[in-house]
Order: sequence, then structure tokens, then C-alpha cells
Amino acid sequence: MPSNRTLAIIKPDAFGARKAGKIIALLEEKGFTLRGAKVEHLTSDRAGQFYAVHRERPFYASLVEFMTSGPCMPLVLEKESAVAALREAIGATDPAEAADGTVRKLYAESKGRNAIHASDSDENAATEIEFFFPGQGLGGA
Ligand code: RTP
Ligand code: MG
Repeated sequence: MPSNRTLAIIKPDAFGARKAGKIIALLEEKGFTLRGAKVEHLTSDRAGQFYAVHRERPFYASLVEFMTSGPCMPLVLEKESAVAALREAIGATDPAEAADGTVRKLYAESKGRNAIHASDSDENAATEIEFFFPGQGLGGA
């Protein structure tokens, strides 16, 4: 059975533009319930660890630089089949390709500065929830 929880991060571009409230409202309208939230300014070490899977990719250094450029807002979100539902709600990585009504279509500037992160599997959701909210039991069923 798919997990009912996933992790989102409102990235520094959207958080710095004071779009966090609008993005959370949109996600709530789409049926997600907020189970965890905080504001964190990532260090290079933390951002590098979070995106370690992309270490060999050409955009890794700029991604870490962007994610440390200001505070971000990690969120634990609950909904049936949460991972797939949130990926659909945020839209394609490149906002130019994102469907109407998605978070990235509405709030992202570019493929690099794309407003929001979402976990891409149940396994990664559990790891990422623990990364931002350790020992709080927020991983869900
Ligand atoms: P995310 O992990 O942030 O939810 O994004 P995603 O799954 O849609 O995309 P992914 O392939 O996992 O890439 C992670 C983040 O790296 C940046 N990126 N920049 N300039 C580029 O070509 C490029 N490609 C990826 C984006 O910020 C992307 O969200
Ligand atoms: Mg990804």
C-alpha cells in the first residue's frame, strides 16, 4: 500500500518571495493535510547531504548554492498515495512544461529556481521526513 505521507520543501526562491502561504493554501485546496512544518536555512553540508543522489550531475553545485541562498520551508504532507499526488500537484521540474494549476506553473521561475521539492518515492519520503524532522514519528503509515 502506498504511504500516505510525503515531504515537500518550499525552496528559497518561493519562500523569499513570500509565496509560502499561497503554496500551502493551494496544497490544502488540493486535499493535503499539513503534519509538519518548519523554516530552515540549510548549510552547504546539509544541502549537499540532502541532494547527495545528484552529486555527479552537472547542476549539483548550483543546486546546493541555490538551496543555501536563503531559508526554505520543509513540510510533511498527508494524503492518499501522497508521493504521486504531490508530484502531480507540483508539476514538471521545468515550469515551462508544468501543467496549468500546478505549484511550479504558478510560482516557479525556471528549471533551477523551481519553487518546490517533492519526494519521488515512498522510501525517499521516509528518509527525507527523517532528515528534516528526526525522531518525531512523522513518517506515517
Ligand atoms: P525536486 O527533487 O526538487 O522535487 O525536483 P525534481 O524531482 O522535479 O527534479 P530532479 O531531477 O530531482 O532535480 C532536482 C533539482 O535540481 C534542479 N535541477 N536543475 N538546471 C538543470 O538542468 C536542473 N535540473 C535539475 C532543480 O531545482 C530540480 O528541482
Ligand atoms: Mg527529485
